[in-house]
Amino acid sequence: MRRPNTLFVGQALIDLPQVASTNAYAQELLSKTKPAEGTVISTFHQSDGRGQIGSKWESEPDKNISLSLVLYPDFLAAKDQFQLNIFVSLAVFDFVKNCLPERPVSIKWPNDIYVGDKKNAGILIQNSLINTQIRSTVVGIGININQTAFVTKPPNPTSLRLESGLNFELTDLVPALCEFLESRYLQLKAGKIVPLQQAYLRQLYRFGIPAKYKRTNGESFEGNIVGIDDIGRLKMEVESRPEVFDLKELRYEV
Ligand code: BT5
Repeated sequence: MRRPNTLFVGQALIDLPQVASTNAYAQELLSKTKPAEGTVISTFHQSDGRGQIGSKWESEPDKNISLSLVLYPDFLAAKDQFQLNIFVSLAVFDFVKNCLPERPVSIKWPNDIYVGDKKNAGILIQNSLINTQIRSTVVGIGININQTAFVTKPPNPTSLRLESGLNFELTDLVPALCEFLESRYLQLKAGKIVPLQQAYLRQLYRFGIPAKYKRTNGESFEGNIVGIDDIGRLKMEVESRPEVFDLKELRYEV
C-alpha cells in the first residue's frame, strides 16, 4: 500500500488481514497503550462490523474499505463533539465524490454518505470523555466499494462499483481516504468550524427540500430540513413551525 501524503493520518497504519471490528480493535489498543494520533487500523475483511446502537455493518471480504482512525481532539469541548461528525462526514463525502464525480453524492444526517437515495458509507464515531473534554476518539468508516450484492438485506445499499460500473483498487483508496480525512481534520483544528458547517449543509441530503418523514410513534409528516443546531440535532420546519430532532427520533421515508 502506498504511504499517504499526510502529516500524521495513516502514517502509522495497522493493516489487518482479518478482524472482527476495526473500531473494537482500536478501543482495545487505546485501553492498553497510547497509539500515535492519526493511527489507522484498516482491514479488507471485517467479520463483525458494528453500526450505531447494536446494529451491524455488512462487508463482503476483499471488496470494501473498513477502517478506524484514532484521534486526540483535546481542543474540543465534549459539548462540541458533533463537530467531529461534521469533519468526518465531509471527508468521506470528498472521497466518494472524487470517485464518483458525475453522481449525486450527499451527506445524510447525521453521518451517512448517500448516492442518490442509497447508502454508500457509514460512520461510527466513539468518543471517550474526561469531564468536559474529549480524551480520545475512534472514527470508524465503512465504505462499499466493489461489493454488488448484500446478504443481510440492508434497506438501500449501494457501492462505488454499482454506481459507476468500475472496479476500484482498494490499496489505492485507503491512502486517498487518509488524505481527505487529514485535510478536513486540520480545518477543524484550525478553528474553521463555520465554513465546515456551511459545507456540511451544502452537501446535506434533502436540505431545503420538503419531504416525507416518520416520528418514533409512527406518525408520518412532511418536513423541510433547515439546518442543524450546535449539538447536531436536525432543525426542521414542519407545517411552518420549527422543530428539532435527535438521532432515532426521525425516520426518512422514500
Ligand atoms: C453505520 O451505522 O452506518 C456505521 C457503520 C460503521 C462501519 C465501520 S466499518 C469500520 C468500523 N468498524 C466497525 O465495526 N464499524 C465501523 P448505522 O447508521 O447504525 O447503520 C447501520 C445500518 O446500516 C444497519 O442496520 C443496516 O440497515 C445498514 N447497513 C449495514 N451494512 C450496510 C452496508 N454495507 N451498506 C449499506 N447499509 C448497510
